[in-house]
Amino acid sequence: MQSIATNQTFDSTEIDVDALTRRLLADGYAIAPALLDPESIDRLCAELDPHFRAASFGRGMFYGAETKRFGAVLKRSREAQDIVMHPAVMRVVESAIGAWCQCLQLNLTQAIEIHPGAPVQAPHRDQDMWAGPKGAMQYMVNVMWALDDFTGENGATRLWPKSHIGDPEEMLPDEDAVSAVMPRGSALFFLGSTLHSGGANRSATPRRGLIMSYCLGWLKPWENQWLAYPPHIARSFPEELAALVGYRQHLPSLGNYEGQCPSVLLTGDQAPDHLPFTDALKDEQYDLMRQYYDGLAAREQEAAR
Ligand SMILES: O=C(O)CCC(=O)C(=O)O
Ligand SMILES: [Fe+2]
Repeated sequence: MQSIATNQTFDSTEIDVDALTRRLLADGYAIAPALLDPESIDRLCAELDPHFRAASFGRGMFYGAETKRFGAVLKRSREAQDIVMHPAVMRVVESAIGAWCQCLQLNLTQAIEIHPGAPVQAPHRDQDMWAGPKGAMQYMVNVMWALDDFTGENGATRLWPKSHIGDPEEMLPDEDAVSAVMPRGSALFFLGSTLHSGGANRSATPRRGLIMSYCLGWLKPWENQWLAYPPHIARSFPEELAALVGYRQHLPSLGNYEGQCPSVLLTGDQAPDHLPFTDALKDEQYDLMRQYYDGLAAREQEAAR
């Protein structure tokens, strides 16, 4: 298996958002090498370490019996709360898929530790979790953060370049896959439509990675964000982060609580009751209603003459 030719030169602290987005949309994936500064990746790994130790191995052919996983990462790591909002990452995701929704949401966070001896994961497209038509739009972007150096031997994520184009069901030969070889602290971006899988770990040590995935705000997220971060936990989040995990309405009014923005649950002593249902519509919906009422008024005036 060949590895990705990394002529992808991005500065370690800042990335060229436009170039990375172009590459993501052209190839189905793109790597920002060593995007996290060393202190940040160290803090993240230290906070996640006890959880990796405590996590259970998976069950079933997809999750794999030699692979440990855990979710709800934002309640386990303060550093992850900053990383999930990484401004350059958010700009890439927004430019790649933002046009298909009014606001984005977090689809999942998932820490994945592939142990020595684990076989390759079966190739799949993450977008197949949703039943909508495929090909007309992009539903999600995954960001896989390398918590260890990802190598061809230790289970670096495998990707099939350009597999996001063409037949969305097509399976491709293993020989065509590339391994996302990248140093610890790098970010691998890939689309929900890109065929990919975890690699086999033929090394002597586990491979740790952290997926943060973002999807269109009108989809059902893979990980139930309101249960992962119920109001008593989301209260401690910065407002923007609370919004990203679902304490915000996707216009018009999608995800409301009692006809209001669900962020009403993040303040005060108890859940408010009998609140006024309050419009949260798109501009074009207000325009249509205005036109309707203007027309109605005009006809009434006409009739009164
Ligand atoms: O661990 C990896 O590299 C990828 C895992 C993956 O694609 C998945 O579990 O959906
Ligand atoms: Fe996947």
